[in-house]
Amino acid sequence: HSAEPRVGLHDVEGVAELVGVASLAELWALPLAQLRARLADGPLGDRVPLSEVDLLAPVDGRTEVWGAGVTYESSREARVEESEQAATVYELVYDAERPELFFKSVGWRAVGPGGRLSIRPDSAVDVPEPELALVVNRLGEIVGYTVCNDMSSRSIEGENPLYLPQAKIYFGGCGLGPWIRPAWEIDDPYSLTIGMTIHRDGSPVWSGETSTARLRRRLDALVWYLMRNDVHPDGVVLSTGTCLVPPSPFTLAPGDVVEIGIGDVGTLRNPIVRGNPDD
Ligand code: DO4
Ligand code: MG
Repeated sequence: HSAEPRVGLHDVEGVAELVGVASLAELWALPLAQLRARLADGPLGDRVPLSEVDLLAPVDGRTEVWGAGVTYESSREARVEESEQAATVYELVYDAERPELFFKSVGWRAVGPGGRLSIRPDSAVDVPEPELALVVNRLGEIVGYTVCNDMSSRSIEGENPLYLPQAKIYFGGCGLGPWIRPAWEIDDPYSLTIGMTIHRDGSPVWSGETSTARLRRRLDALVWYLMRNDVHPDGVVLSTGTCLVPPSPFTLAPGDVVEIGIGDVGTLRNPIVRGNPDD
């Protein structure tokens, strides 16, 4: 174990430090082909077993995390149901050419695998949102995939869509990890299984499974809108929207453990608390 965060490479033989790479942003400055060569060529430090490594959220502190919304029919239906007065807002955006994109978190506030995610104390109905997240370099190329838990307050968002930032942006509201799977190792990002299980008192209390085949948008179109007239010099993470919403009256409770698995990308597990996750 080392106190200093390091950038490492994980393969069948274990985890090795990428020598000479001080931050992920250095990798996200490279065009995709050069990134691939850099990871293939090393140099690498000594391998250690994964069990000896503390995984952090795979994002640099100042890199932004964004979210896309209402990209699956299941998300559209859930939002229409929870907000009677604003239902058309969600119906319109589902069919519109321009997607819903929203700022979710700065990298330093994202929580990694095993870290505590939080329910806001001023919220009555809360759900995890299991999402495929894109890791995008500064040139706007998709260089990898990770798992995002876009924690959301359904009661706050349902009261008024203008409350969306409060429903979604708070300390303990964004889970990322367990690592980044390089884009070239994923054959088809449109056929990945997404599964989520919520454990309570040691037993599953809700679980569901679906596929990115049901995504209504093209991934590169989401990235195109995100990069349009904007710059992300340290790269950016774009979560592509939820496809599983535990139906009402389900709500998360402190002590729950949320497990999200996406195809060959990885599995992200986080315990849930209410309020400040550092307390
Ligand atoms: O429209 C609100 C947010 C939608 C969202 O986060 C999702 O569909 O995943
Ligand atoms: Mg979401």
